[in-house]
Amino acid sequence: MASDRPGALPGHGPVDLDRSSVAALRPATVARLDGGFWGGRATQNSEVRIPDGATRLRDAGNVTNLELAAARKTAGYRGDLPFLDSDVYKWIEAAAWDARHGTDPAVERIVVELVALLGRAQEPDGYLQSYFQVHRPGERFVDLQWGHDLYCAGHLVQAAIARARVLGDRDLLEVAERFVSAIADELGPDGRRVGIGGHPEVEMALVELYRHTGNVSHLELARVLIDRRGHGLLGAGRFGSAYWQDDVPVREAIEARGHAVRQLYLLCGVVDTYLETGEELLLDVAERQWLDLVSRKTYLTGGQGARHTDESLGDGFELPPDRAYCETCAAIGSVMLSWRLLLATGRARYADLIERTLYNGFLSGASLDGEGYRYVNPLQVRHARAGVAGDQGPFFSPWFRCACCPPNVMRLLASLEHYVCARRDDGLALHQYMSGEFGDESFQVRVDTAYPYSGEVIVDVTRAPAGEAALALRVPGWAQGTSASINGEPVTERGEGGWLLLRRTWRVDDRVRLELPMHVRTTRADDRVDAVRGALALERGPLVYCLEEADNTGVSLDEIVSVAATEDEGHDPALLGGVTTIRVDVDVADHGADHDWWSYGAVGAHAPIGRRTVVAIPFYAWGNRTLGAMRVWIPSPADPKQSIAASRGGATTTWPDRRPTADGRDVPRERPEGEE
Ligand code: FUB
Ligand code: ZN
Repeated sequence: MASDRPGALPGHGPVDLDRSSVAALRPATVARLDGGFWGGRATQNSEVRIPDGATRLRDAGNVTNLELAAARKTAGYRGDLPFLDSDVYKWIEAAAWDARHGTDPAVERIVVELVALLGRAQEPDGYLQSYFQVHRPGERFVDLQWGHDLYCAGHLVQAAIARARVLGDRDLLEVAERFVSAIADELGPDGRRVGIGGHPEVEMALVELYRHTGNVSHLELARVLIDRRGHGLLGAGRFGSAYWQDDVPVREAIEARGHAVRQLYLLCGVVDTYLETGEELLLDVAERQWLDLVSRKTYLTGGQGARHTDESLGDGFELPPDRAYCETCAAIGSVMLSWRLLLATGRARYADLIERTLYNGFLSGASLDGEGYRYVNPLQVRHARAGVAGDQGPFFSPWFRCACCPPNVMRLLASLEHYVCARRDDGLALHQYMSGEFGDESFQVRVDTAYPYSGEVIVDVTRAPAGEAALALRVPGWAQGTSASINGEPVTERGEGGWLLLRRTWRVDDRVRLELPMHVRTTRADDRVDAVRGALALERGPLVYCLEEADNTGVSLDEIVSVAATEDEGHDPALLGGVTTIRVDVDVADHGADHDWWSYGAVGAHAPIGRRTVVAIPFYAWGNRTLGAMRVWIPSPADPKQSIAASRGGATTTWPDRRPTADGRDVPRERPEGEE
């Protein structure tokens, strides 16, 4: 198949585990998305999002702030947030990963100017944060709760590593290392003070800096910051010390809590530290907290964060669809965390969550035209609420006052190819199904697929290792009934622990064909999720579906009372960039004028009900036409096993289909009696 992206040189992405002695998997060093669902989005990221980001950063004042710092001015700071520099760093990081496929001269010119500007803005002792240099001089490292000094440093380090890995550029790395050394002087093991930052992020960046440079003091600084967290150093602040995970020592914390992005970024640093030190307790707490997240605090879309007030995860099973926060950055943090856990353990469940989050809770944060972003990603919107724009509204905006999400989307899309395939000691593990080329210097495969709409994945061996090697293919938790063949011969191996492990002497042009069953699934939430009890959702492959007003004018989505039947409607290449729709027969109440008076009535009384047909589209695609209502969860109090499966032969599933056992193995969920 012809490729639409120029080739990339082999090299490391955001995580390099070559030094780790405990990693179960290591990211592929050959990784290139091209064609297919994600290749198109990577190209759009390159051609639309990243160039547009440069303009937005200038218009929003982020660049001006750095210019003011470089001129040693102490007035005129644009915006009111202390972490505006971090948006610049995330954008530089995105541009660097994207440059694996060839630099865009216009973008590279802006980056080079920014790198020079950062060098000029940096204080002689290495400190660099325009907010404290321009707006609150004399207060650096003072407001560790909200100041984001360490958070900004973390993003600077990650941007610098990306440029060094892709372009061999050392200039930004030197700026970053100088800032890190200012942090070490202040807060390091032998620093002037004992403190931590209110927003974790620098920890994972420091571990990566150690991986990149071999300088063990960076790893030591990361470990010290982790050791200190959980002892109340930050105080209670506005939301209590759990908000910044400073209430329980990291090694004792088994509950995921507080601000969602802070929690997720912290755990990334914890797993990274495990991967380099081998301290098993760190992995253990990270896995326990991940389980707490997934079993009680994650939306069907993979979104995390139920509360608006403090952007926090909320209590277990507190998962309201309409008030869901589900910040796009939290989805990104979740993907980053699950990736690290996958690499640390090799457990397929982490790849399952990466997939769920990428296709749903993450992608809903990025508009189809490449020009808009969502900050919050609710699962239900009742009406257009055209007045609610910006970061708290459910509709796309080109940028926000607090624009953490847009450049975060850009950097994940630009580095996504690294999240597809991993190296095992004895071969490769393909854990996401995206078209492109993946592997290492001895074993490479070319993947072609129309996933997530088709379940057929073709894997062609393009470089074969000498002797026997393993090719592990992930079987998603929802994909019961998966089959595979090699060169047309059905494989006899059975999937185990979420992987189909094919061990052979491979030859170039060997072809593996994987068939994942794609049919409409109806899904219920745990009964304890009160907000959606008695409702069901539709899924197909890795996609969560929703009803959107734009496809269903004339039906009030609020008035649906039950689902009668579902049917896969096939693929419509002209709709929303190409989507498979689901036809849903529903019963709809006609409340007439009842809602003028009182929302409650006697048991048994109900409005007249009529049968209607509505159309469901993938959740990631909603909100790209006229603004209107949307819902993922559809009221349907009847038992779905009878009302859906019996009528059209669909299957019912819940998630996770794969349950981890006490000894850490993944086992398939047992089917409830009567389920087909
Ligand atoms: O504090 C920096 C970023 O801004 C957080 O990660 C987001 O939640 C937003 O509050
Ligand atoms: Zn964000």
